[in-house]
Amino acid sequence: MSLSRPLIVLLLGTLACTNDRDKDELTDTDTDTGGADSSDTTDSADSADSSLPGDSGDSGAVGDSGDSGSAGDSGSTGDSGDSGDSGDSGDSGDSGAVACTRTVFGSTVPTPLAFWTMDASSVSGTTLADAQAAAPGTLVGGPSTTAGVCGEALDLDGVDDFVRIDNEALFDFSTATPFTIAAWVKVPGTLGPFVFGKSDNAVAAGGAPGYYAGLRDAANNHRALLDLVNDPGNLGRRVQTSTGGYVDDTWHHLVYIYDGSNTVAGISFVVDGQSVTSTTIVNSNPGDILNDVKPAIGIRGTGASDPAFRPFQVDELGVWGVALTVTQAQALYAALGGTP
Ligand SMILES: [Ca+2]
Ligand SMILES: [Ca+2]
Ligand SMILES: [Ca+2]
Repeated sequence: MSLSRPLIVLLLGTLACTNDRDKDELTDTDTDTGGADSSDTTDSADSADSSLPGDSGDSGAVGDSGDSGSAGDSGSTGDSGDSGDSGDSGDSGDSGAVACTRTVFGSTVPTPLAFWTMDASSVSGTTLADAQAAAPGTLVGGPSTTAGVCGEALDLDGVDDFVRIDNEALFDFSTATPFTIAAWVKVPGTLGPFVFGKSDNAVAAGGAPGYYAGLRDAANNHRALLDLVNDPGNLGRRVQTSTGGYVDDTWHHLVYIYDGSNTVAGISFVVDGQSVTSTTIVNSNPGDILNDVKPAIGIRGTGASDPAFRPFQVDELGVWGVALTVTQAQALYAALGGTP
């Protein structure tokens, strides 16, 4: 499917940071024992960490080079009104375009805490605007925009790219707090990315309280995973979808839902507009998952020594402070170009 474009808002962000973290829950074969698991063989990118702030790839990566997709304009042969090119605005003429709208928010879908369209028009320098104007992101490592499902998506290179969200307090969800994370993702290769994470390993014993949503690796059938984690002692509510295959270089709409019940049954998934069954990996009370770590898009969290950079594209990422119902998740999917 492809594009059409709505509107957005702008804001700012700031600095960069590097990390401490070790293991890779997305590639663990199963329960991980809270220990080392330093065997993140895939993460050769770690050495690039020091280059996070000023990656030369930054420039130009983000500018909206401008509506080049509106090829249809030239059709107005001899039209004296050409100067206006009023047809541009919607770009709806793109072949196969699916209408994307965000007007569902506040009506059929609750209003998100933050929503990053990833459209080129939402990027200014290294700032990624939040359409809710509450939590702008900072592009780190030079991610670029590319064709997405709705307008543009953000393309993360798997080397050092991620988005840091400085307003961490907005995403301070406890085990008693319902929340939802939803995004379109398109993942090439074999590695499962962290889509949105707020965790680190600043706490001794190799882990920290927090949560993250992502996709697992090939050995785990590229299932979707939501983890409320408190690593010392391997405590957590860690649940994955029963079916997988979501790393296949095509767009999938992932909705990770937690109802605030502090149970594994309280974690659920809606993928591509369909409710899917889930499987429990770890079921122990994490107690406290609150932290002061800045969340990130594309890595497990900004406090991680092993951020687990993965190449993928992400579009229309929203975070809610409520648990979306299946019906609401389906409405979101449809509003963002999915085919019900
Ligand atoms: Ca980069
Ligand atoms: Ca977009
Ligand atoms: Ca906090």
